[in-house]
Formats: sequence, structure tokens, C-alpha cells
Amino acid sequence: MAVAARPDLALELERARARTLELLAPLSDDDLTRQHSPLQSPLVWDLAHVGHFEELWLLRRVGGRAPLGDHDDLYDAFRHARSERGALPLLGPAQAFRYLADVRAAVLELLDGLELDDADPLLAGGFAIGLVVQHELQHRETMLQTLQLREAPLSPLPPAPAAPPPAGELRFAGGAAAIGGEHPWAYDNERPPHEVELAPFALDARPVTNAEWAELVEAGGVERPLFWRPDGTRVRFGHVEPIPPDEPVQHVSWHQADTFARRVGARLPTEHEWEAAARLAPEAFGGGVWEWTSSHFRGYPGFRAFPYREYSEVFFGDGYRVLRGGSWATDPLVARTSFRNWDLPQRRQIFAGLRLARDL
Ligand code: AVJ
Ligand code: FE
Repeated sequence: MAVAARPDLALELERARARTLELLAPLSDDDLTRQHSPLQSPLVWDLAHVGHFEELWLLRRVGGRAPLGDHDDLYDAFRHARSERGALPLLGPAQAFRYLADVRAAVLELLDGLELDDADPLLAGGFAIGLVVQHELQHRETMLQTLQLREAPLSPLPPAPAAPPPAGELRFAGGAAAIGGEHPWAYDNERPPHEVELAPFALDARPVTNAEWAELVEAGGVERPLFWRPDGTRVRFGHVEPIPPDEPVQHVSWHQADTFARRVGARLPTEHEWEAAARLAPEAFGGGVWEWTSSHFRGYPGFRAFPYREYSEVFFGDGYRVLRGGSWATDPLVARTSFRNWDLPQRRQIFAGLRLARDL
């Protein structure tokens, strides 16, 4: 069946682009080009990589067009380590913005005549367009991490995590729980939807706050988050400010989150527990921080890589831990209940905290 949803899809592409451009607009060429941290790419790499991804999936794979330039080596995330990208002959800021605009103009023209054939898995439900939209929104959050690691004060100052819901406990009797994504743009790692059996458990109604973390720091039980200073202030996007006690804690590693949970007699939830709770009590989740879970990043039963192995499958195994939810920097399209994020257990630059679980 052919679906003509082109205006909505063009709108989603344009919405993501507006968010990217708005974020980068205040930055100088030097800020865009510099390698601010070995953990992150130069911003101008993320920018051109976003354009290259769109060229690859929409113009070349869907549209059958020839390459627009010679960018396949520079902007393939697997060819060069993040720490080395600053030394590559990258497109400069003006060239990169131009490249994104050129790709986008060609994409909008292509979309105009495109039949979204549901028999083609790449086009069903506009999947390829959703892939490109989500990819850009995800890189926007990655660029915000880079900006948090950058030293100079950023203006305008991005928002802090939203205030969490009141303290409390969500209790689950256990039994079968539905897991996985039904959204037409769900990634391969969210599929296939399936059921799991859960033992009875409790999950806090809100993530651990700065005040709760600070109390355990005082008692010597856990380290300070990255960007906290010994005098009770923190650095946020280059601005020194008092640490707000009631905000969800962020910039803690999986190891630190796991230690915190154990020290207070709790544990991290599994990603299944997290998803079951978020489906049953959605009002207790969202807008704050990514939440570390105890789960390793693995494929669901019946997993099939789609449309490329390098999005998810190459990261499966014991190396990475799953984060759930989404942060203040995550677009609502990405922050769906079934969405799975992952990172190395020592990483702290991501906007991640934790929520406590207990056996019942
Ligand atoms: C899902 C955030 C771990 O940044 O490595 C961006 C998202 N994949 N481009 C990452 C992603 C390809 C991915 N994370
Ligand atoms: Fe990417």
C-alpha cells in the first residue's frame, strides 16, 4: 500500500534541522572546529556527519542518486576514533552548513515524488525518514555533551533537568510484561516486541536527586558527579552555579550509580523493570536524566539487524550498559518508552543519573 504522508515527513525533517541550527548558531568557527574533548567529536564533524547520513540513506539508498561528494571516509563513524577527528581534513563550518543545505534541498525534492511502499521495509511507515530525523536529534544531544565539556560559558544557557515528580514508590506485583517497540520508527534494538516474566519489584517514583547524592558524598560513600566542585557549586555549560538540591543528579557513571544504589540498600532496575514501570506509570518518567539500568546491551529474542549492523548489533555484549528514559536534552520523539540507549560503564559526560529499585 502506498501512503502519501510526505508533508508530515518533510515537517519532521525540518523540525530536527531547526533544532540543530538553533543550537549551533551562537558558536564561533573556532568553537565549531575545535576538539573540545577526546571523548567527543569536533562539533563540525557531528554536523557534516548528520548531512552525510541523510545523503547516504535518503538520497543514495532510497533515491538511487550518485554521491554528492567524497565524504564517505571522513564521516563514517567507524573509520576514525572521536579523539582523532579534530586532526582530519574536515569540511569547515561554512562548507558543512552548505553541504547540509544541499543534501536537504535534494531530499525535499525527492520526497515530493516518493511513494512510501509498505512492502519495502526501508520505506514502510516512512522508516528511512524517521531514521534520519532521529539520527539528527540524537546527534544534537551528543553535541550538547560536547558543549558541556567545553570550558567557555555558553550563551544562551541550555535548560537544566526538569524537576522530578514527588518522592514515592511504584510497586509491581510481577508477572508478564510487554517489552519492545511498536512505533513504526522504532530501531532494530527495540524489536521484536515480546513478553518477559518479572518477579515482584518496587521502583522509586523519581530519580535520585542532587541532595540525595550529596548526602552520600558527605558520608564518604560515593564520589562527586563530574562537573561538581567541592564548595557545593557545579559547572554547567561553563557557568558556575549552586547545585540545585531537588534536581535529578546527572553526570554519574554506571559504576558510581551502581555503588550508590548498593550503599543505600537498593539496586539499579533491569531495563525490563524500567520499561514495565514506565508503561504503567508514565507520569513518573521523562524530562529529567537518562537512567542507568543493570542490563547489558543485547539483542531481544529474534533480533534482526536493520537497516545496518553498525547502529546496534556491533555494540551487543558485556561491554555496554543500557540507559532508559531520556534526558532534558532528548527530543520527545526519541524519548519513547521502548527506546534503548547504551554507553560504556565509566562514561560521565552523558546526561545520566539513576532510579532505585528493590525486590519485593
Ligand atoms: C544510541 C547514542 C549510543 O551516539 O553512538 C548516532 C546514537 N548512532 N549515530 C551513538 C548514534 C549513530 C548512538 N547512541
Ligand atoms: Fe551518527
